[in-house]
Amino acid sequence: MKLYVSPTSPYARLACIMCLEARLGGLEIVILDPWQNPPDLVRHNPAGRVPALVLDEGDSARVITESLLIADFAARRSGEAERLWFQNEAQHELGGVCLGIIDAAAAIMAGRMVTSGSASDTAFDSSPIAARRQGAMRRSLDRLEQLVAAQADALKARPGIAAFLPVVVIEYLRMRFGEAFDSPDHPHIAALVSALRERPTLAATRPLFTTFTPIGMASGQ
Ligand SMILES: N[C@@H](CCC(=O)N[C@@H](CS)C(=O)NCC(=O)O)C(=O)O
Repeated sequence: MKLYVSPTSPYARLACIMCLEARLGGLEIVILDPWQNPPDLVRHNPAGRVPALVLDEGDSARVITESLLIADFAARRSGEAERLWFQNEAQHELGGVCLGIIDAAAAIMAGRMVTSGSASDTAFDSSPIAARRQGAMRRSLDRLEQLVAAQADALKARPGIAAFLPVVVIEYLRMRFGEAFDSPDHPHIAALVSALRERPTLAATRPLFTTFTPIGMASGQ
């Protein structure tokens, strides 16, 4: 099995974390830049995006694209779906808020690429559409703080996708926007991130994720 990821994509990181947590046998992580249209990626995923999980070798290989579908596949294959997948409605709500933040941040990054060709040129960030996304991110982070506060113990005790997503969100925002979205009003999010960020599957996939060292996870981690 091959999982195509990029060094920075939060979608790819989520898929990667879930595949590693699921301990999928024979998993190879391929790190590339989707914006360069690598032929292997485009052959497997017509959208030319990461993540893409190629299940077998050969021309008829099944390919799963879209981070949540890969995460779902990994959870089902793991034999630990109850831990790895969303465990209740509150966790589904939390997941939706996190994915909304990721989509908003990714939209700003796409805007930077379209207007200047560079992910680090921030001129686009002062446009009205970027301001709309930034507003969505700030409101969503406030909501996320409430959701994490209400279920912090459960998220830390049995970490699955709902616990990993806030870490993916916060570390992506820090990489792309520095401290712009940090807030002293979000202590529960900060505590969850601190509690989980050294977990092997999260530490091994932190952006910029340019090399991958296979991890051996002790049971119960
Ligand atoms: N909805 C997709 C989004 C995937 C996505 O946008 N990936 C970006 C990296 S963050 C990508 O590969 N972009 C290259 C492109 O759009 O051509 C998912 O959840 O997997």
